[in-house]
Parts: sequence; C-alpha cells; structure tokens
Amino acid sequence: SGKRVAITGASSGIGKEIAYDVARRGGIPILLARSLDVLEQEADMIESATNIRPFVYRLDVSDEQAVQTTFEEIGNIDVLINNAGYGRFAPFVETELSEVRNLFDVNVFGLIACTKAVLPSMLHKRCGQVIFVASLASKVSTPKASAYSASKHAVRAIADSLRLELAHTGVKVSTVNPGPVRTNFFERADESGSYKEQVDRIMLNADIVARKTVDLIERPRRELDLPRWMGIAAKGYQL
Ligand code: NJP
Repeated sequence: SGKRVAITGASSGIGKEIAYDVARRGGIPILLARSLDVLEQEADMIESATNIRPFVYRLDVSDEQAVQTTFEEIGNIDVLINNAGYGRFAPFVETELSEVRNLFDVNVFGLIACTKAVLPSMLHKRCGQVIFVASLASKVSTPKASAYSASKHAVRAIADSLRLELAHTGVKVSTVNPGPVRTNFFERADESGSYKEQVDRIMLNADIVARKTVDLIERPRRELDLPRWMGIAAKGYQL
C-alpha cells in the first residue's frame, strides 16, 4: 500500500512482528526502539524477506525532546502504532514510587509525546491513523499489577477521548487489547515466573496479534480485544 507506518517498540515481540507484517503487505515500516543494533539487523532481515527497506531510528519514548526531534527527522507518517511498553508485576507495598513513575513515563507519557508529535501533520492532511497497543489490563485489573493496569487503563482512556475529539477530522484512532502474548514481556514483568506459568496455556503468538493489528490499517475499527473471550477468562487469574 506504500503507507509509512511508524512502530514504537519495534525491536522485539509484537512490534517486531508488526514491522514484518507491514512490509509483507507493501507498507514501509519505520522502526523505533532504544536498541539500534537490533533494529538494524531486523531491517536487513525484513528487506531480504520482503524487498522493502524499513527506516530505523533509535528512540526512547520517555525522552520528550528525543521524541520531538526524531519525528521531525522522520517526516511524513501515515500510521503511528504506539506499541512500546513494559510491565512490572510485583506486590504493591514492594513497588517503589520511582518504578511506577518510570512505567508511566514509558507506557503513558511516551505515547502521549509520540502522538502529539505526529498529529499536527495528520490533521493538516485530514488523513492518518493512530493505533494504541493497550492491553486486556486496560479493562481487567489483576493482583500485583496496579501500576501496569493503571497505565493501560490510561492508554485506553486517552485513545477513547482522542477518538471522540478527532471524529470528522479524517484521523482515525484504534485500540488493541491483547491478552497474554508470547514475547520477552514476561522476562521483565514477571521475575517469579508464576504469572507466565498460569497463562502459558492461553498465550497468543505475537504474529497473530501483529496481523490483527495491521488489519486495522486496512479495515479501521475502534477497538479490538484479542481474543474476545479473554476478558472473561482473565478475571479468574491470580498472580
Ligand atoms: O514486549 P517486548 P511485547 N522506549 O518486551 C520497547 C503490550 N502487551 O511485544 O527499547 C522505546 O517483547 C522495547 O525495545 P527496546 C505491552 O504492554 C503485551 O509483548 O529496544 N521503546 C521492545 O521493542 C507493550 O505495550 C502483552 O528495549 C521501548 C518493546 O518495547 C506491547 O504490548 C500483553 C521502551 C517491548 O517488547 C509490546 O510488548 C498485553 C522505551 N523506553 C499487552 N521500553 C504480553 N506480551 O503478554 C521498552 O496485553 N521499549
């Protein structure tokens, strides 16, 4: 389709699979993450698999200044996929406030900054799309996940508000809420391994989540829960 699709958190997991899928469908992926070397290798692999050369930029989404300058450098973007994020599953009393702040800096303020950076030109063109990778945790809270769940509730709220605000502007807003997905996410989020063990049976593969996310570019929808029964199932989980 030739659309220029910027993907944050493109160096691993869901974001990496999204990048492949965008290129396979003829779009031009713009890969963003902190690990530049990983992104460069990934771009080579995507190019040899699809003949499409992705663009690559190092970006820490929690660095407001860097977000601004990086998106200025990138220029025109048709779709922004706000995917960068991480989780920390730990008892509330054992979680330092600084950890909560850091999590919000990435999961919430990071995507606000990225979205602010791309919206003016999309509004000017009266065309564009912002896709938020939130989580089932934006709807269902589980124990030992207060900060993560709050951050994802915030993401969904931002997307819902923005969608209403941008109605009739030509800019579309979509939210994806995946259940547990087989990625590196749990290495950082769940050091005890207990959550991963519980959800292992029902984990989705990242390529499926990516495919459904990229489908939203061709057929925009407001919100997508993956899979749809997960919302009910997740209520039973104890960490
Ligand atoms: O995780 P992982 P996923 N600035 O760890 C990047 C949500 N989700 O693919 O910077 C910029 O494989 C990091 O890159 P790097 C989840 O909350 C997941 O599963 O190089 N980028 C890497 O590319 C998240 O929003 C599950 O370290 C930063 C990527 O983020 C999204 O899906 C379930 C960054 C993380 O890749 C992708 O996570 C669910 C920063 N400061 C929602 N910090 C699940 N896996 O079960 C990290 O409901 N990144």
